[in-house]
Amino acid sequence: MLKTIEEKVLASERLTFEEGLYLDQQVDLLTLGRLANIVRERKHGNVAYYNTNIHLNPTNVCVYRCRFCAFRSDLKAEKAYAFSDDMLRERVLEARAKGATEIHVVGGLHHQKKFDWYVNIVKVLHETCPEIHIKGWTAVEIGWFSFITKQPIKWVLQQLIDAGLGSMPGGGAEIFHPDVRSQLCEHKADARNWIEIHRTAHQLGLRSNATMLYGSIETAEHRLDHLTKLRDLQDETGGFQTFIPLAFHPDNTGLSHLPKPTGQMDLRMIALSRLYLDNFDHIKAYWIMLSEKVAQVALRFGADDIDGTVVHELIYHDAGAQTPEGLTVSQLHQLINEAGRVPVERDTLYRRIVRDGANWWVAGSQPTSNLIAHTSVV
Ligand code: V47
Ligand code: SF4
Repeated sequence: MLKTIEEKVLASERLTFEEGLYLDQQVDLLTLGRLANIVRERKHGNVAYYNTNIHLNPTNVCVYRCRFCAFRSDLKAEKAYAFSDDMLRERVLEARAKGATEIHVVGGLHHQKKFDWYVNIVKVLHETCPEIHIKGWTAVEIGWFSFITKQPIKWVLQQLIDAGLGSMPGGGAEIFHPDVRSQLCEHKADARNWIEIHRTAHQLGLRSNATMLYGSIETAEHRLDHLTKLRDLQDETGGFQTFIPLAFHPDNTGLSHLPKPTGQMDLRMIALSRLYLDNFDHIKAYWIMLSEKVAQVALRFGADDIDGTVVHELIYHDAGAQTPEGLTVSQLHQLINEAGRVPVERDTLYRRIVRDGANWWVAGSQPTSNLIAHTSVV
């Protein structure tokens, strides 16, 4: 089977479910990496993308109790918090001061907050710094908004777009298969809902990302089922930008007895997804979750993107991540250069960013006025 797979990879042909399973289960790491690197270099040459971004988790209060989540809080717990408008302004102004082009916004589903509270978050961020792209709210959150407003997904998304939402992150996908999903997060948006929400977002012109939480209780069959569902939706809409395999972090979770996936598994998931998701442009090695070292190696095992400067990461640090909460642009450059790749700064939509001192703009749009040249404090 390996010979057939190798021929298909060289001929840019799509792999079947069984071939994906074989890669996941039977093929040694270096062969997997070598094949994935062929696809990665065919799509992106020697370039490795990063972005200048900042994270914002407006609340950790959540009505759900996903077993893998260390971030969530009960309403009355000491660690519970919710951002005020002033705190939102402060965070997005910090993003501007750091030269960020993107703010990544996800959080819990607060028992007492109405949909207006979430719309207002987007509004405040957008009105304060309209040049910063808001990548916000996972499909799980969108599903919750639809539930509390009793309005269709399309209506919910349109309100958020009107308030300034630019795109959607890929979280909340976990593992689609009901046998696993019922054990990890039985109450939240199921596979059908998650997919329908991204389909609707794509129809409205929003781009989005996709993820898969690996290394907890799933099997290879569950992983391939998940990847196949994503590949099918991408065939239909073309709206996904990047796929991010997310490594399970057990500390402080309901699954803390499980081991963390090994570096070997991390690299295998990057390579497998690069080979199987032939219709995804980008595979992201999220350095916060993988560690800087594994992310560097991943750039030779199928990944072409390492996410960004991040700053203020909570979800993985609450679950035991040992990485810094953020990296500077020069640290990201060093990380990528050391891996033998060429760092290219992108915005959320993978357009190249040009910087001149404290100004930045999207390549191809000349900085003739303050409307397109944005100032940062570096
Ligand atoms: O939805 C939560 C996962 C997601 C744990 O789209 C966990 O660019 C592992 O989706 N171990 C949020 N995973 C993060 C996310 C993301 C991150 C970076 C970039 C993008 C993007 C998206 O993290 C959650 C859940 O699937 N998660 N807890 C844990 N203990
Ligand atoms: Fe809530 Fe998200 Fe954590 Fe699940 S993963 S408990 S939905 S914050």
